Amino acid sequence: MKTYTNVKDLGDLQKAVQEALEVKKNRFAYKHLGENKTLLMVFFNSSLRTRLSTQKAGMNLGMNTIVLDVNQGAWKLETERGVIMDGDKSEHLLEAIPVMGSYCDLIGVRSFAGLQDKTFDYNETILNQFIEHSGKPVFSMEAATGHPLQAFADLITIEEHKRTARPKVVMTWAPHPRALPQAVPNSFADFMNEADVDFVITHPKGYELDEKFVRGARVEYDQMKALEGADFVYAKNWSAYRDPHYGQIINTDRNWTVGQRQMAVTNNAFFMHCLPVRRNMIVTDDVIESPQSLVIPEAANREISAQVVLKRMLETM
Ligand code: AN0
Ligand code: CP
Repeated sequence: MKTYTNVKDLGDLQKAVQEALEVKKNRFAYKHLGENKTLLMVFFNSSLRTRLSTQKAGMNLGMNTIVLDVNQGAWKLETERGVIMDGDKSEHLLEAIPVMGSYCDLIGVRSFAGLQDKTFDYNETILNQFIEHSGKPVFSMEAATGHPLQAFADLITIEEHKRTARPKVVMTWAPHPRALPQAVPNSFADFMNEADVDFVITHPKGYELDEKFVRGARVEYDQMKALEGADFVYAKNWSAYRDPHYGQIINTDRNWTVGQRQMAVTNNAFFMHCLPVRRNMIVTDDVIESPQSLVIPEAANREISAQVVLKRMLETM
């Protein structure tokens, strides 16, 4: 595997899940693969889970890890070509990337959507510059339009907990005080569309996601109707994708917060969220603390999804 930016990079998804379950049973069985190999993780944005789980996955594989927080201690980086650099940015990404590439064997990149320029974000301008100029295999640790390590961990979690062969999985928008990217819901939709599940998306009007990820999945604007009989409820906030409101908050309706009222119409559904989550905005305390909440095992599976991706990259080096 040379890049990991979306579900397609995993090939046969069922096989990838099986591999993940194998890795989970014996996570130190592949320690030889990473010997004398260096993983570089570059963060343009904050992280708790991605940082820890990916580093742990690398350690399970015997790798050494270097972490760079671009906004804390590194030079400020210009990302657009052609700019006269007379401002506060001391270095251009086009030099920084090959330099970073020279110190490692694999690069993970976290670079959220800026939510200002839809074309810049949806062209994955920063991630693609890493792919083009680093000379090393690159994987997304949440880039502008996707978070495939999260969605892979989500799928593993669903596989482990499903009670029927083809569970109903409902992704619901929920309110949030800050504008968030569409990366997590995009990737979750992308994965669910490839998985053997009955997938439904629910959100207020105006929150339609890019059709490239929705791929004709059922969209139901009535949240309660969408949730009827659900086996898994996947909550997430995102900002508007469609013009002219790209990157904006256009609804703050707390009736969409996932609480007992919503969970009551489901098939005793499991609750999922990628974390970090704002309680009583996205989900009520009682739902996230209930026995049906999978948020902790879901986060734990981030180590496994990262390990499968790193393992496959090491295997093809
Ligand atoms: C980020 C997002 O919604 O993309 C990261 C989630 C993994 N969340 C926040 O910034 C709160
Ligand atoms: N879910 C997730 O990616 O969490 P972090 O932003 O803490 O890495």
